[in-house]
Amino acid sequence: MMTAHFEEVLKQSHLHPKPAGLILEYGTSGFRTNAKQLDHIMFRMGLLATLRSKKTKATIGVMVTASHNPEEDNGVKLIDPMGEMVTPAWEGYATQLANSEQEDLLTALKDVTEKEAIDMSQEARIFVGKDTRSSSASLSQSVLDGVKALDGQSKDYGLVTTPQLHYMVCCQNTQGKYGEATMDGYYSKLCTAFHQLTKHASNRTDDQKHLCVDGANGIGALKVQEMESHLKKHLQISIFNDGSKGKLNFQCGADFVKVQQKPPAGLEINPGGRCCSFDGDADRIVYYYIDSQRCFHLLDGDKIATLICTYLKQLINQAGLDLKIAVVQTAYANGSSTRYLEDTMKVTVKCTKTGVKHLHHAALEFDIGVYFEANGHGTVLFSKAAEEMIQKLAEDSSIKDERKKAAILLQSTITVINQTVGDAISDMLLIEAILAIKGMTLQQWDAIYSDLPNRQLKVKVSDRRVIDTTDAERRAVSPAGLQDTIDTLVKKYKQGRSFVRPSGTEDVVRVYAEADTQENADALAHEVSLAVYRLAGGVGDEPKPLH
Ligand code: NG1
Ligand code: ZN
Repeated sequence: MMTAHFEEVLKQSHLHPKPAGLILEYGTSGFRTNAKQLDHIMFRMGLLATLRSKKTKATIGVMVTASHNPEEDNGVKLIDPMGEMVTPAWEGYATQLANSEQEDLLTALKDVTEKEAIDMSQEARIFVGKDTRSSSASLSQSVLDGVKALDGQSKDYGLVTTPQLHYMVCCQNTQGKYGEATMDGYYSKLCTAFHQLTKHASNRTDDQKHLCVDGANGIGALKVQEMESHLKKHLQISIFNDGSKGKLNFQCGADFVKVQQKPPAGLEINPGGRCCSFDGDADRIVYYYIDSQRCFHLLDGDKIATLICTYLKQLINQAGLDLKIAVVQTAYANGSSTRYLEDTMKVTVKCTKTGVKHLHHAALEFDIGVYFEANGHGTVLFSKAAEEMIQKLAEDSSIKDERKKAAILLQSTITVINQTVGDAISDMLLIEAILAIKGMTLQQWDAIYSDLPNRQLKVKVSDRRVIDTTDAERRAVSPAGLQDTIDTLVKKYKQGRSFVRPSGTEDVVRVYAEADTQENADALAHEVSLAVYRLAGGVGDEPKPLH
């Protein structure tokens, strides 16, 4: 089956050679490493996306970004027809293709086409997007080269946020039912819904309309600026870290704010003012404020999930709809959030492994599945049946008042949400709308429950795969003795909880700990880090205490 296509691939692949011996894995968020090592990966992902498109007979997306990671890094992720992540089997093909030495590439490609019985004469269509990293332009060109080498059609969306590209793919494959696959289509869908929602908020003052956004010096800043004309002053955004001078994700952005538990550099923060940070590709968002004592308060993914869940539950009740709402979290969710959701709100909480594909998948099981990682990546999924019930009720002329209003609000809520993936812009509009409708301040939102003090650390080890976990990554089964040590340490601290897992995106082991006080959370995190260092082959200096 050495067709003309494959000859072209062979020719082109020499322009994107693989450094011999380099091994990379398609991890939780695709390939991610220093940009210098990625050219061949991009070309090959262009090839693989084309095969995936032929197989699914649908448009496939390829996004070039390394999200919250440093500017020097880059990465690539494939997007399946409905805007979701590719299936595990294709993640496996991605790894195989990426690691084939130059002379084995055609065999690896042939292997995929045979295993998947791909009809090579089938047309293929690929949407490509990129973030603002300096390496992204040439890397996304390599993706386009890969698509062309297999005779696929491509559409280059250029600079877009990751969730915008997911949206485009979904729009294209639903023949416009999800929205129009253009930037204008995206902004008008979301902003129209936002206006519909905020119409129901009485007497919003200019203060309440004002929001400070930290764009992480990345694509999100550009896109918020682009959206401004659509918002028509219903939301007044001051953008900081817009990329005009600062470095991407450096001392700013959602990951920095969440992990460091402090405001980003480059943002003027006034007591009580609403602030939020996006990450480098705008699929994560966290909120925060400083109080009159200039004390910092973070509203992370768990607080966001709780706010959205409270709002939706109330509307469902008002609308008199019998719909089951659940929240999906990971082990990183603050223990207080889980307790509040289960004990006070009486909603089902499900814990999955880290990585949005796991959360997304679990959320699909419910009528309404709210999923958020503590780091601020998340969205809400409505089942088709739930959407239809809401739609029917909103259009039912026989119902009135409260019920009618709730149904209409629910309908606009569905529209403002990007259901394909976590989306900082869409989440921001949803949160702003909820706060406006409820007439709620960040302080009031923050007071729903109090976070347990917590700490996240990283430990370098020679091979992080020696750590194997179970129970949604909450327990380590190897190396021997590690979990027992963690259990003993946890018992020493009031409200202690800790777990370790190998990162899927960085060459480190992550340690998470929470306890009754910040000192205790820090001490527990440190002690567990030491245990990882000693029992799992730590490299470099031994972890030092935080205080
Ligand atoms: P890893 O590096 O596997 O911990 C991080 C985040 C994930 C997810 C991915 C993808 C934490 C603790 N981990 O994964 O939740 O967002 O990046 O970007 O926040
Ligand atoms: Zn991201």
